[in-house]
Amino acid sequence: MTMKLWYSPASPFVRKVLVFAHETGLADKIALVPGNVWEPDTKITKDNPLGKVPALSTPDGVFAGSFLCCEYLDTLHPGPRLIPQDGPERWPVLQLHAFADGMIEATVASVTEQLRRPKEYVYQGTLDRQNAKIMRTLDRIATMKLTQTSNIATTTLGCALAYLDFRAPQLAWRDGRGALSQWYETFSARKSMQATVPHA
Ligand SMILES: N[C@@H](CCC(=O)N[C@@H](CS)C(=O)NCC(=O)O)C(=O)O
Repeated sequence: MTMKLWYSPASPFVRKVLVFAHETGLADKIALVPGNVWEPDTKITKDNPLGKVPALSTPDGVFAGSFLCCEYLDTLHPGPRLIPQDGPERWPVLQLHAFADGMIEATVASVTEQLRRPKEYVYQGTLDRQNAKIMRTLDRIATMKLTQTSNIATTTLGCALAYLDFRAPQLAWRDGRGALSQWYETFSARKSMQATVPHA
């Protein structure tokens, strides 16, 4: 079975799905379809009316949004679920995922404000608000127990921190967060992360 992933090279949400696909051994079942979400008549809207990437076209339908793409992929491999369906790890994993995913969302909002609006309309208040969300969430994550186990939370966190390095290095997220920084050094060396390094 071949699936098609609407793809934009610098999107952290696309990378999240790709890392997940590598971790579950499904990467070679996915063909990447480049799409520019900023083109007014982008073809992505044929599959995803929201006009966003990622969207995964499969024999079972098109799935829009990174979490749903990962949920679907998680049903296709024989290994342990990366999105725990039950057991004590389910809620902590989903909570960490939500924080990491929310950091990506805040970073994307800030990048969009800076790169997609005429300079005179960039509102510093929006940038400050998004940065505050990111910094608070980093501080919260730094208090959480992190493992190198591959799951939806750790793969998303890896992508979130990589995206901060890529688009918001001025936030210096490592400062005062030695354990999180060490966690990332190890996690980002995984094949799945190395194979999906973003490009501008
Ligand atoms: N919640 C969605 C967010 C996806 C998203 O925001 N994608 C960005 C690229 S990183 C996009 O397509 N933006 C275009 C737009 O907002 O119109 C997910 O998890 O996939």
